[in-house]
Amino acid sequence: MKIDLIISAEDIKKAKVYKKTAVVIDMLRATSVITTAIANGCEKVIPVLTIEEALKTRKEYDKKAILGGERKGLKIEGFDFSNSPIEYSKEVIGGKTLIMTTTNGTRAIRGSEGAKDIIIGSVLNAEAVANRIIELNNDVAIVNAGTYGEFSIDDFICSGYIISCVKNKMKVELTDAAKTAYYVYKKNEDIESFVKYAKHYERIMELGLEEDFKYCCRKSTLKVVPQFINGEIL
Ligand code: 3SL
Ligand code: MG
Repeated sequence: MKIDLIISAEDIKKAKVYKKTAVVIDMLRATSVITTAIANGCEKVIPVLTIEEALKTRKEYDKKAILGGERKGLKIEGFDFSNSPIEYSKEVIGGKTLIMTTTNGTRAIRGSEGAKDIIIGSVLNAEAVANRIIELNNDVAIVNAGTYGEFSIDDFICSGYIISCVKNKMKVELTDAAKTAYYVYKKNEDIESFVKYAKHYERIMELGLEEDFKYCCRKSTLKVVPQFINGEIL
């Protein structure tokens, strides 16, 4: 099995994900939201690219669906929830459909279409994601959402953590990008401390989201591996 890494949603090329297992990561915060929502009984998440598409999807598809997401890290006007994973408790999301749009995360998920399987990764479910990668037994493209089209330390270190979980269980071939993520993680296994170097960390702190930040850095506390199939994450 070969593992490659794509550094941002902007850098996804169809040929790089084609026929592979794509693992999409936006640990701050979209894929942490999706993982939490599914773990808390959310029936499905529909990731969309624009606010208009989100409103239209709710109108045409499920009037009871919850609208969630962000622009510039803030809740979108008229939406039910923001992009804070701790908002998506069992009480609010259990049995519901979540229609979601975020700046980088949902773009990375949709951009990975063409992969054989698309799974959602975060620090929260890293061990479970590693097990699923091994089960699927295909080459892997770890797709970092990145921040505004650029490389982001948070997603990179999360990728290194997932790679490390896979490497603990089987022999894998890593591209240079994947190898770098792995070694950066091995030298910095305290993810919470290392992510503080990320530019996006500054934004998260500016918004007073320290609790979100700490939550998103919790290692392998959730067992679910959300999968994106035909426009829906189940
Ligand atoms: O871009 C995204 O998808 C978000 O996760 C960014 S934020 O953490 O909500 O600002
Ligand atoms: Mg992010």
